[in-house]
Amino acid sequence: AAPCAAAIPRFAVSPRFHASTATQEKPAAAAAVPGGDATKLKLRTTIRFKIGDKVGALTDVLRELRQLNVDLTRIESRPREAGTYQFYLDFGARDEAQIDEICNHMRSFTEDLQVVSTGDMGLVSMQTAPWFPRKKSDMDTFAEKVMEYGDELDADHPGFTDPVYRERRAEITRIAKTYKYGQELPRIQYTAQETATWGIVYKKLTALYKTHACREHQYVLPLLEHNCAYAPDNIPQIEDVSRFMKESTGWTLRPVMGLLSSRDFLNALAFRVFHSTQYIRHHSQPLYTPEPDVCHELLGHVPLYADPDFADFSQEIGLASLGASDEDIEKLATIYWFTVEFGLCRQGDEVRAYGAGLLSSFGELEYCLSDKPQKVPFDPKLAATQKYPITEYQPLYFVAHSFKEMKEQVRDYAATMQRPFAVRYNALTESVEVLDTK
Ligand code: HBI
Ligand code: NLE
Ligand code: FE
Repeated sequence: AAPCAAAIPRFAVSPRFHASTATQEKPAAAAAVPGGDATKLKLRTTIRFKIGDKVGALTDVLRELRQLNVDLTRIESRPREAGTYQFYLDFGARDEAQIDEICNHMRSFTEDLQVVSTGDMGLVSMQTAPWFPRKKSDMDTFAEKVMEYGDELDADHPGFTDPVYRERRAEITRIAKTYKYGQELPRIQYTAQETATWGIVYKKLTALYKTHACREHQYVLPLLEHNCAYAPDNIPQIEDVSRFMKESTGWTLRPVMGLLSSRDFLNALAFRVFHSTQYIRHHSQPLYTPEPDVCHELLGHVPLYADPDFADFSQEIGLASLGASDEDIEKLATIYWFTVEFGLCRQGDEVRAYGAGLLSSFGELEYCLSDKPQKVPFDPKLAATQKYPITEYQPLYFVAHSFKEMKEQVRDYAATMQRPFAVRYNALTESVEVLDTK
């Protein structure tokens, strides 16, 4: 392998990346607009508007912007309902008055124009932004940083007091600790007792899915039974499951020893990588555990990651988390909690569960659709700061309309977060590109 490694610069950084880091010290505005009065531009503004679909519609908008002398730094379009396009546009402005002037003028020939965010340009430079992984192998550094048994877990958790169980978990997590990107995922020989615990969970849950799980989950589970040996008497191996996910949506699994920090865990989602535990819950309490375990990952998370819209939605949270401030990480983690972990969604006349924490707990799955908990429509801004307990059933759930709409909502929310750069995932190189003139 040595000559090959020398010949192929596997970890070389692209020229674009060098260029982009070289400009990091300067405020983005200074380099952004050739010919414009760039040095005087202080406010970075993102606006959003719709225009009807007709030939030349965008040209008309651009001509007006030219007349107003607007320095554009980004323009992005997204098809919306039939015949309408939504545009996102970033520009630099001198002050609030100029932003108002531009928006007021543009309202006369666009629909539904809103200011998504304004902020100081170059206030936080790339250099002061927290570190984040740029390529998949960067995640090899996460393994050292797990918190053994989530810090906030109650000491009466059965796993704490059973030495045989603790030793078995230590054995399984030692294997995850040395895993490196690119290797085959470790296969675990599960004991009869572990398989029996899985069997109880599996049978109880599958009986409830017909009436309680969202249709995406119901669609994928039989495929997993057929392709990945999901069965009441067999705990599937994450290597087989990860291959299936890769073919469906490009997501893959990585083994993990236990809870990662929110930042590390969310950052991995940007690469379509999901960290999966391989140990199983304690046999004395099969129907609810506050921690992730192999039942939670394989029955709760995996089926949804085979759905294309959910797959996109989840990556959206991950991309927003790259280099985000600690406060924004906290908010994104909370949005993750109320969607990926404990989300409900409307399907026809019914409400169904799509959150993995619900789909892996017989107890909470039954409870969440009863009339005991409170249910409110999903709104990322509200969900971001909502308080929640982690070791008991949730008192409040957010109900989404569809994964597609959730994806847009979270994108819009992410656009309001202050970050002096944009990121884009390159699926061919499996790496993140940083665009520093947002
Ligand atoms: N770590 N391994 C692992 N699995 C999770 O589901 C997980 C995590 N760390 C944090 C976390 N979940 C969430 O509570 C959010 O903070 C993202
Ligand atoms: N409560 C879930 C279960 O029992 O499967 C696990 C939630 C992990 C966040
Ligand atoms: Fe989870």
